[in-house]
Amino acid sequence: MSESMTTSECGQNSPGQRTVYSLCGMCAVRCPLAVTVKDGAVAWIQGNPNDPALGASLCAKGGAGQSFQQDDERPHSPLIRTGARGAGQWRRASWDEALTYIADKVQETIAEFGTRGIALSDRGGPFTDLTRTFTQALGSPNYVNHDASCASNVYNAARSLFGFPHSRLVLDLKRAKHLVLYGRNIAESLMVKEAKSFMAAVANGLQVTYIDPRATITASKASRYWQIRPNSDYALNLALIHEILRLELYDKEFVARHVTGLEELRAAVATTTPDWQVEHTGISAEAVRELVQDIAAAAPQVIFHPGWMTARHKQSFYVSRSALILNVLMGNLEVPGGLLLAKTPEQCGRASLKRLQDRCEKVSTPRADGAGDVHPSWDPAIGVLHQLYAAMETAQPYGIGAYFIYRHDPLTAMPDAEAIKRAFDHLKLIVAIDVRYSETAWYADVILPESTFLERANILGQVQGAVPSLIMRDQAVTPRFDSRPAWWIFREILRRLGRGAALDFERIEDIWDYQLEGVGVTVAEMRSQGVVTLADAPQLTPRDQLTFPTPSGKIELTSALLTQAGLPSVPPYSAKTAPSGADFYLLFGRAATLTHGQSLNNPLLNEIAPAQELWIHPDRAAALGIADRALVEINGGGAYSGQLRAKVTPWIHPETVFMLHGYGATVPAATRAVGFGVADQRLQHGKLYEFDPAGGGCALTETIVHVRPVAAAGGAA
Ligand SMILES: Nc1nc2c(c(=O)[nH]1)N[C@H]1C(S)=C(S)[C@@H](COP(=O)(O)OP(=O)(O)OC[C@H]3O[C@@H](n4cnc5c(=O)[nH]c(N)nc54)[C@H](O)[C@@H]3O)O[C@H]1N2
Ligand SMILES: Nc1nc2c(c(=O)[nH]1)N[C@H]1C(S)=C(S)[C@@H](COP(=O)(O)OP(=O)(O)OC[C@H]3O[C@@H](n4cnc5c(=O)[nH]c(N)nc54)[C@H](O)[C@@H]3O)O[C@H]1N2
Ligand code: SF4
Ligand SMILES: [Mo]
Repeated sequence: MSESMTTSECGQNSPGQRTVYSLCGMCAVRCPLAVTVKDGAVAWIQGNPNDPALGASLCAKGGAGQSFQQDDERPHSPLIRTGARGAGQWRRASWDEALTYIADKVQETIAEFGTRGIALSDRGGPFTDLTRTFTQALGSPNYVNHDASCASNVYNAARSLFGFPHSRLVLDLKRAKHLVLYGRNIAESLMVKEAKSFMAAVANGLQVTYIDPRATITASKASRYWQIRPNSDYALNLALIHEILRLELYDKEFVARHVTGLEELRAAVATTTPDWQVEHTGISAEAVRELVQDIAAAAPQVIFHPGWMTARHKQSFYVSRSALILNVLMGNLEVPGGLLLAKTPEQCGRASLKRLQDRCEKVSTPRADGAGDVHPSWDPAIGVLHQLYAAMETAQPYGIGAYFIYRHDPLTAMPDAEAIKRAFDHLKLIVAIDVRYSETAWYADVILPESTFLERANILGQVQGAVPSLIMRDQAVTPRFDSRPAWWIFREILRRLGRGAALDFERIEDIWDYQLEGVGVTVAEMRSQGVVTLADAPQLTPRDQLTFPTPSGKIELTSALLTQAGLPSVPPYSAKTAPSGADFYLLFGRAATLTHGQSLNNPLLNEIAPAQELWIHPDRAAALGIADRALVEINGGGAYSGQLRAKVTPWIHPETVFMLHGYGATVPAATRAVGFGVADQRLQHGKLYEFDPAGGGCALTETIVHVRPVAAAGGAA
């Protein structure tokens, strides 16, 4: 991350030069940007200094934004498929032709399946009012975000406990004394603001316990590192809870006032002692007892991060849930140095952005994925993507005919591309709205090129935080190709279907004016700052006034929602078997300079992309005859396999191998990425419909792969 010039040093006032406030689009974190535009071209990109937590900092990917905008290897106009799906045969089309083609297929879908036969998935975040409005205006309940393979277990675990998702919990790292991370690789899997406050806090003495089968860069910043057995964190947490309750180290006043189900929790952890967990996690009982003493000494300035990558197996909902319970026992909610509750503008005496969704009728049809209905513990606000795919495949509970995919690449983001394609083959229409040739776009019927983030404006976004804020992405430069912004694309489709009322705005400024009605902020103010905060400083709710939107109004250790779903609130730990011989769990993660599958074709990021290596423990490597740097073959039990170099290291647990995600692209038009490395998601063979029943999240980290050395001739380093 680079600190750089202030906006005025950018030369805002020089002739031919201006600053446009935008949001980085190189990953879904969307850091605020100040873009210097000179003579109609992007001259400089940096963080927006009006966001004090970010300052001018960006990560390497953000810094490569200009290179992305300048890259020709992206769709230049709408494209309509002419050959078989995925064959890569396209004809260029005008916008009118492509949109009319789409509208006709949607009409066919409605005739056969009704409006509920239309679905849309996207990448979540602060702009989903647009995609939700589009789906709702079409009369469909089937808006789904990407979370089934990201955070849905964490999200729904928080919902089962507090009544709200984990995104309402703000980690007050700067004032915390002890942070416990379960594979949350803050230093590499970046959110720039969080990484900056983490580094500042570590420099100020924050104690960090980092738990991961693999030692990451974040582990190198920690005061304690545990190489835990993969997928076993729940056993550790049950032992921590056992010990905290046994020693009465929890915040009794907070728990008595705000929590239900303590006695049920006590019963559930009666036998999960530090000694009990040793065989499951590989962590010594003494070490667990030591951590309990450390956190008790630091409480309530202790934070247990509910994780992301811990939340990727069939019991991972309960990893997150138990980590959140540990926070509750520490009594760290609404305490400086603990978990602050994000405030709505209304809680700060202000108004929220006016919703576009309120311009169309509510849809009461049940969702195809069963979220919130057949599955009460899955929040219908985000849905569960693989169950939408199951509906495509089985036409149960009803058939799906048309699928819009916006800013989302499920063939990279979800396991087992071949299984997904089988589900897609039941569709009449697949529309991908993307800025690149993604794996999914290449398999679509129509590709609609959105203008890149530097070439377009978005609807305004509202960001939750200790202080709520509004964010703007304004257009910095003119699009280089025949692309359009999303708001225009969705409006035009709706208009062609006679459903245009909800998005009947001529210009983005008209949408902004509508959104800002009653907020007390003008478009001019948004334009002059990019980020507008809606309160001066975080206001903590007095602890005796805390209420929670659960059925009981309290934090539910025994959850009414889970009970309704027929699921336990604190189930016993299900023991994991240790893979042996040539078998390993496959773990995966990120490089600091790459975003999922979308960066490897970026001219600059491709140049600095790290080699994709297979981390493997020396004992297991020796048994298989694999030397450091030797070429190995990895296979997930399906038709797909790949070869990469071994990184033989004790910093990975013997039961697992690890590789970076985002490699192994297949789209020939992305010439820098195609064939570069191995696709972990394609090794996750047979995993599309394996998930945690409580949270809906995919069981990605239960994938078993087989590893073998490649014969010496091909394997010479
Ligand atoms: N095997 C495996 N699977 C995983 C993961 C893993 O590590 N391993 N990670 C998981 C996680 S945490 C997540 S969040 C998901 C991420 O999965 P996705 O959300 O699919 O990934 P992204 O890379 O954010 O981008 C999705 C698509 O958005 C496009 N895009 C980028 N900017 C724009 C834009 O401005 N407009 C439009 N219209 N499109 C744009 C990109 O080109 C890309 O095709 O994958 C999950 N799946
Ligand atoms: N550079 C970069 N930054 C990103 C992204 C990106 O694509 N690139 N994506 C963003 C997104 S969408 C997300 S969701 C976040 C993800 O953020 P993280 O979840 O922090 O990131 P990952 O690198 O996917 O995984 C972190 C670690 O989880 C460990 N792990 C796997 N299984 C277990 C287990 O059973 N227990 C424990 N304790 N650890 C385990 C892995 O070994 C890995 O080191 O990153 C965000 N930031
Ligand atoms: S984390 Fe990096 S790539 Fe993502 S939005 Fe921020 S600067 Fe851009
Ligand atoms: Mo994610």
